[in-house]
Amino acid sequence: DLSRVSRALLSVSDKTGLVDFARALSRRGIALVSTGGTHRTLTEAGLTVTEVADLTGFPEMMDGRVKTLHPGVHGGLLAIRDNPEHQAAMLAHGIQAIDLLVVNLYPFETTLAAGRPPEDCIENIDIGGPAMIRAASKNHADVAVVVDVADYATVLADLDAHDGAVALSTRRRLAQKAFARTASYDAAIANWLATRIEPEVAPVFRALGGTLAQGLRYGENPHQSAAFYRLAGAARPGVATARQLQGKELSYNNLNDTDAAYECVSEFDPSRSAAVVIVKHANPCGVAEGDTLLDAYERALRCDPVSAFGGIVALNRTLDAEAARRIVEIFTEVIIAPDATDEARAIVAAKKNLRLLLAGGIADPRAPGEVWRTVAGGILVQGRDAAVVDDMPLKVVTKRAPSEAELADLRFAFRVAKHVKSNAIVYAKDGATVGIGAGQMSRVDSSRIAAWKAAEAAKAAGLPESLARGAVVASDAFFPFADGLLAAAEAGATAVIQPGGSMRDDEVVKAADEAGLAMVLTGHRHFRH
Ligand code: 93A
Repeated sequence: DLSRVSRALLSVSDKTGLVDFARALSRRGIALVSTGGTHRTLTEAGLTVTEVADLTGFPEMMDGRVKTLHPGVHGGLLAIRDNPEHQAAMLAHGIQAIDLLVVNLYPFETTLAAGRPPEDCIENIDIGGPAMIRAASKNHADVAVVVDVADYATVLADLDAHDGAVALSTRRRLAQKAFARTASYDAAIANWLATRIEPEVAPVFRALGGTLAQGLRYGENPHQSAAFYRLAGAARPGVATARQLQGKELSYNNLNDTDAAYECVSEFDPSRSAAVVIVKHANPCGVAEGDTLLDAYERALRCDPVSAFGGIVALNRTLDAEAARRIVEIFTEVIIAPDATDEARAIVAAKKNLRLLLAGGIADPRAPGEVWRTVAGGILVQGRDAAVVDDMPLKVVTKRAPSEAELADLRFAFRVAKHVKSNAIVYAKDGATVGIGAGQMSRVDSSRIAAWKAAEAAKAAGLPESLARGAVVASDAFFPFADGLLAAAEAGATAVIQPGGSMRDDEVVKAADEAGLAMVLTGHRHFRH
């Protein structure tokens, strides 16, 4: 069972150790054959190598999809050496025996892990490689197969120990390893494809005229399947209309957060001001208006620079170079804007993983629409919250009326509060949030958190006084008790905006008057759960 290795076929994507190994084979009198890239590497290193095209009589074609899939290769791997009919077939068709196969596969797993788009993953599914590996492994009675760079040394040692042959025990071990490799390779592909199958909800969305926009690797958690559907006639500029210019594939959470960010920034009319929203976990952690996007971004960031790390940045105007330059300084998952200048695109392009989405326009905050949410066994449907604070007649209920500057900030804060999970408390000053309390079960807890965040933001900025001092505060729903309002007064707020309508409104107004606060009621609530 010990016949000398006289010809080796090398076809490897990972070229680590390749040249040294091939040179060692060549020195032992073994003829080398290889595919395009491998051939190039070896000839550049000064080795004499036959191209696989010379064996097949065909050039590599279709972007390399077809290079070794030919009897000239597979006959050489599969022929049983002491079978006269096989020998005759080789002779008749000019097929040369291949005694050693060295293959490592297209890097499907690492391409997937790098979050590259589906087309790249598909292109990295190796067909010819596994076919050769399986052929050689099946015929391990005559052929040795190496699928792991770590085995190069083993094979050389074996060749030296057995006068230029590889022992059967080694060939058997290598064949077992080779089949294990193609099995795990195929399993990785099958697992990935499983994540791209439309989940069970698909028929519902299809019935509604929805189309699959994107299969998602998983949902909110890795064990949940997920997909993104675009609804027919959904022309609202946002995540479903956006064009992704670059970066990894968006995840379920990315899409959800990007939607939250873009819906919030769409509250700000781009003809009136530049606005920036930074979102983390579907809540804004910084919102600001400014003369320029850069100015707005700086001030949005100041509100909570810690949470902004790894956040989503939404802008209401065409992304320009100066804003882009500043945004890319901080680790950001997604940028979404109506458009971007060429210069801004080039700046973002330097950050390969950062996704840039261009929504093609800004959504109308007043537009009607529907919002759905599933409950166990059903779907809840409601009209979207199209109420805009500018349209609400504000009622001053305190002795002191807000100043013009306070009024502008009150409107700003209430506009933002609409997009913060309830209970929402938002401190704002000079068209920027300075403290946000979100998602607490008790309003007074949200008030305390917002005030604490404002104090933290001041610390981060090296300022002696909490950013809540002299700011205004918005509450998405009425204060059921005076405690939440008193927490705001204590933190240094000077004016309050809230819907009103509590049984204890009188108590709350009295507390505001005693603290010298100005308070306005909107008559509209902005719950968001
Ligand atoms: O696209 S393929 O599936 N078609 C083939 O016929 C084929 N033959 C070898 N990929 C194929 N290969 C793979 O090419 C090998 O498994 C190896 O990973 C890679 C080496 O290509 P190159 O030598 O051009 O760098």
